[in-house]
Amino acid sequence: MDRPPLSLSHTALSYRNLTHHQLSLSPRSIVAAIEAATRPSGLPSGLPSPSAEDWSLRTPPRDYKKAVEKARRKIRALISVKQCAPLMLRLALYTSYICLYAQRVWITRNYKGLQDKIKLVPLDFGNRPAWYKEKVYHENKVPSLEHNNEVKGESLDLIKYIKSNFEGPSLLPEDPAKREFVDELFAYTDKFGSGLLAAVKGDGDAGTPFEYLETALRKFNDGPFFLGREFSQADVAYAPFVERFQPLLLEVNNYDITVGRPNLKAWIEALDTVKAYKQTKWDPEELVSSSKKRFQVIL
Ligand SMILES: N[C@@H](CCC(=O)N[C@@H](CS)C(=O)NCC(=O)O)C(=O)O
Repeated sequence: MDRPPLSLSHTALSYRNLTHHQLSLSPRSIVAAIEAATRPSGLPSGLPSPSAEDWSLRTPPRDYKKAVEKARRKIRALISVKQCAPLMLRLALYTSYICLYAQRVWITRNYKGLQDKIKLVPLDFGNRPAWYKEKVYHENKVPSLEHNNEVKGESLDLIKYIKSNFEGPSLLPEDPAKREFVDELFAYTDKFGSGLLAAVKGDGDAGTPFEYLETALRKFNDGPFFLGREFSQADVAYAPFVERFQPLLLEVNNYDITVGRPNLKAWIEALDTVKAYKQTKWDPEELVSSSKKRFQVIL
């Protein structure tokens, strides 16, 4: 039976840490998780995702407790009658839709088809709730992923973690030369980001980071992505940066990053054919206005 691995000890079925649990799991999501684990594959879930209100409940109402009790009985019955494997319910990606680092992990989760398994818990970035720092991720940053009773952060690590710990299409080919190249590209991301930030603030030249991408995109030239035909972790790492800085540089510096860079232009166009990425994209105008505030760009 292809059930996910499971631990009952750390689910919403325990009241020991109820505040935290109720923030991350609504009764409805528990039932949805049970259904997902027992539903024959291919059938859609009849239940919607938990609403924003579900996440923000702080006091357990009586019907919440009742629903949890019911879910508990249902899980016990399913485990004994159907002999299904225990079900891991604590699987959440804490995110902020505007955050480019979180977007990397969101794309990875979509690409691997884990939408039903890894639930998004969106946080208001400017107003993160106290429980997030206290109970979930002490670094108080997004993204973070809660899985198997542990919370992990750092977007590039999370891309690798999801790749290694979940099913779904791989974002990393076996070819050692390609793997080495992905490592190289990962290692450059910080320098790339700081170079772009300096450029929008007028302290640097945006050409250098984008020349790096243009050259990198030439290495495997049987397709538009960094590794050629296949979309990979390397594309995931850079796409959210370029999505933000392309319109920002155009508006703030009047600088078109695609001029004289045909590979970069083709890459940006190709990204739009990747559904897992497209689902995470923002309206460019909104991105420019929020990035200007965030990066404190003064025109
Ligand atoms: N290196 C981290 C960076 C994460 C990060 O800086 N996230 C921002 C939001 S885009 C954040 O949570 N900042 C909160 C803070 O620094 O207090 C990663 O790659 O995940």
